[in-house]
Amino acid sequence: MTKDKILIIGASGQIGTELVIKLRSMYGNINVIASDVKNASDEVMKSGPYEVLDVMNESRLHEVVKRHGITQIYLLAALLSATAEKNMELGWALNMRSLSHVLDQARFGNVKKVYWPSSIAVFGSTTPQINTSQHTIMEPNTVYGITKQAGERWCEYYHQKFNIDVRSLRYPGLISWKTHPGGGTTDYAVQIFHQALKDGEYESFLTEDTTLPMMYMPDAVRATIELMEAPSENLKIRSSYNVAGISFNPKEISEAIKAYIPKFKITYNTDERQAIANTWPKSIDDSEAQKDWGWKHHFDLDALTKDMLLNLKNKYN
Ligand code: AKB
Repeated sequence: MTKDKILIIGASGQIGTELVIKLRSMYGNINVIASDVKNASDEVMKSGPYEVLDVMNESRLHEVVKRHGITQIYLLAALLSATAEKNMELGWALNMRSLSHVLDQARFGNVKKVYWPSSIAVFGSTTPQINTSQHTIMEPNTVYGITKQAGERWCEYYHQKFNIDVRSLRYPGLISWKTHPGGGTTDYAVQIFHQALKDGEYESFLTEDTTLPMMYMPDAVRATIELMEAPSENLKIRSSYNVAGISFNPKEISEAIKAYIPKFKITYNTDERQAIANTWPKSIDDSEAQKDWGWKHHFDLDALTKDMLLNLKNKYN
């Protein structure tokens, strides 16, 4: 049996940093090739192969895929919601072209499986916001959301027309301590922990009652791997699966932090990210993911708060 060779594109990012390490522990260090336009964490750089790769450069992508005999690609490079609003052209170009380059490695080459992340940003202001279902109105109001919706349609199209085994999750906001998120609307839920430990206070750019769906990174990594390991015939959705973790707002997370740091203070001063958050769901119905591949989140707000504070304290010390 030939061994899978996995390429992670975007290995220095919030998800890539943790997914590379997990996949190396499962598939063997030399079988998981990390890549990005910039160096990844020391842990990633030292534990296995690394390629400098700009996914916009299709011939370089093809060369890396061929040289390593890649059979699976995880495409994690993207411009997130807040950054894409500031640079529409780059947001559209990077998020769409990277996907088409990767899907074509599967269509015309030896890549057998592709993972591509979608987001709760595929939904928009006309979507019902409570317990948002898998199949509902999707009229995204952001550049990022439009790229995610278009990407979902491409994934399903490549699966139906070319039988490409492409799999995807609609991530909620992701909370992690190893790497900062970059340029998203849900970033406050990571920044708040750093500020709580450093300054004992945080100024939120979202109002106290802006509830959004969120997930702790260990759950997100597990969801990604469980989806990728699931038997292909079980997966009925080839656009992207809803996955739920927990939902909370800035006030609720600040209360959870106060249970460990009683003097912690939160203030509010909204910016342009509020308008983005207002168009997104407050909670997600992930019954299709539960039914098709057994998804269930583990971390609730208190468990993630405790774990974040513990790990960040160690990091700062
Ligand atoms: C963002 O805030 O842009 C991302 C996302 C929800 O996809 N974290």
